[in-house]
Amino acid sequence: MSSNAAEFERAQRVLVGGVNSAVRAFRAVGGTPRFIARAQGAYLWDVEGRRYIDYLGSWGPMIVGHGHPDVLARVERAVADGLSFGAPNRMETELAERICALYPQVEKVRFTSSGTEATMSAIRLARGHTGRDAIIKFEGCYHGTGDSLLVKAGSGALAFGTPSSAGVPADLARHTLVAQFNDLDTVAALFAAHPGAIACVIVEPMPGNMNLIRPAPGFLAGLRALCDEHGALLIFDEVMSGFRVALGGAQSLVGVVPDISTFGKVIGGGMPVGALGGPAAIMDRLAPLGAVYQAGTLSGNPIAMAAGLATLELISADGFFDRLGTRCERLVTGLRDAAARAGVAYSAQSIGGMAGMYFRAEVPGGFTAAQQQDVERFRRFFHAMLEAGVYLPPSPVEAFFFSSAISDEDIAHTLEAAGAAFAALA
Ligand code: KE4
Repeated sequence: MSSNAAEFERAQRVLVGGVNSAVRAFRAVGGTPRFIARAQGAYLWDVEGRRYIDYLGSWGPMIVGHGHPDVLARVERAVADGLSFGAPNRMETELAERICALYPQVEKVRFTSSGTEATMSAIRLARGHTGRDAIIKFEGCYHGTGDSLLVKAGSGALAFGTPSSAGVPADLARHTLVAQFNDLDTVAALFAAHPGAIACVIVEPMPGNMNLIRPAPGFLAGLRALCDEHGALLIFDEVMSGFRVALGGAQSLVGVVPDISTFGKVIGGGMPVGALGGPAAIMDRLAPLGAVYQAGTLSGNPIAMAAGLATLELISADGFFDRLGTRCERLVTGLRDAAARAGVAYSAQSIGGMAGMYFRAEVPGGFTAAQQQDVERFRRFFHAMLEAGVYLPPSPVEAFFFSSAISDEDIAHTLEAAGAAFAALA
C-alpha cells in the first residue's frame, strides 16, 4: 500500500506543487494532501485506505454524493455511444432546456468545459454587447482564472496572498475596477468615476470564495438598479451557488434577475462543465451568430452532459432542496453548539446545501470581516477533523458543501469529532 506522503513526493517531481489546482495543495492548512483513491456515496478513501466523510464534494459538484447509480448508469450509456464528437449532440440541447426552464431570464445557453471559461466568456460578451472595456468585480469574489478576473480575487488567490495574480498585464488589470461586497456606495462611486465606461458588474450573488457571505438585504437589488441606471450588464456568477443554494440558484432566493448567469460544478455532476446563459438579445452576440468569438473543443461533451442531466434530474425531485437544506442546517447548528460548549469563538451558517464556518464570534458580513478570523485555530481544527475522518475544504476562505448522501450517522460522527476538536482548541 502506498502513502499520501510518497504519492505527494512523487507528484511534486512532475506536477507544479504536486497538484493540478492550487487549492488542493494544502498550502493554507499545511500538511500532506490526501491522495484520493476512490469515492462512493458520502465518502472518500485515500491511498492509505482511510475513509473520510466528504464535505468538499469536489468543491461543489457532488451534491448527490459519489457514484450515484442513476448518474453512473447515464454516463455508462453515454460512454458506450462515444466520448466526444466535436459536433452537436441532443444531450446538449436537453441540458440547456433544463437550465432555461429553471432560470427564467435564460433564453439561450453556451456550454464550456469550466467555470473559468464561462466567466471569461461572459465578460467578453458584456464588453462586446456594450462596447465598453471596464468591469466591476468585488474584493474576495472569485470567478476562476481569467486574467481580467484575477484582480483582488478570492479562493486560493486570496488564501495564498496573491489576490492580484502576477502575469496579468497592468494594461488589462486597469480595466478591472474593484468594489466591496455588501457596500453599494463603493459600486456607485465607481460608476460615477467612470461614466459610460463600465460594461458589467460581475458578482457571486452568494459568495463562497471569501468563505460564505450572505448578501445584505437590498444589496443585489441595488446592483440591478445601478446597472440599469448606467447601461451596464449585471452578471451573476452562479458557478458555485447555482443548483446548490436552491434549484434556481441565488437569484431564485433573492428575486433579482441578472442579464447573464454563469454556471458550473453541479450541472456537470463531477464532469468538466461550465455554462453562461441569458436573454437571446444578449447571447446571440456570441459566434456563430454574433461578433463575440467563443468556442471550445470539448464544450458540451456528451459524457459531461449525461452526468449533468442525471444529476439535475435527481436534484429536481420534490423536496430535495428542503431535505438538503434542513440537514445541512442541522449540521451547522450542531457545530455551533459544540463550539459554544468548548468556549471557542466560532460562527457558522448555511444556505441550502452550502455552508460556511468562521473562527470568530459573529458571521462576517463582508470581505474585511471574513478576514478577521483565527486562521491558526481553523488549521488545527481542519487537521483534527481530517484525522477523525472528516474532510473539510483545506482553506479558511472556502465554503463547504453538503450532499444528499450524508447520513444521520455521518452527521453524528462529524459532530462528535468536532466536539473533541473544539475541546482541544480551548
Ligand atoms: P472552474 O474554472 O474552477 O471550473 O470555476 C471557476 C469558478 C468560477 N466562479 C466561482 C463562483 C467559483 O467558485 C469557481 C471555482 N471555485 C473553486 C473553489 N473555490 C474551485 C476549486 C479550485 O480552484 O480547484
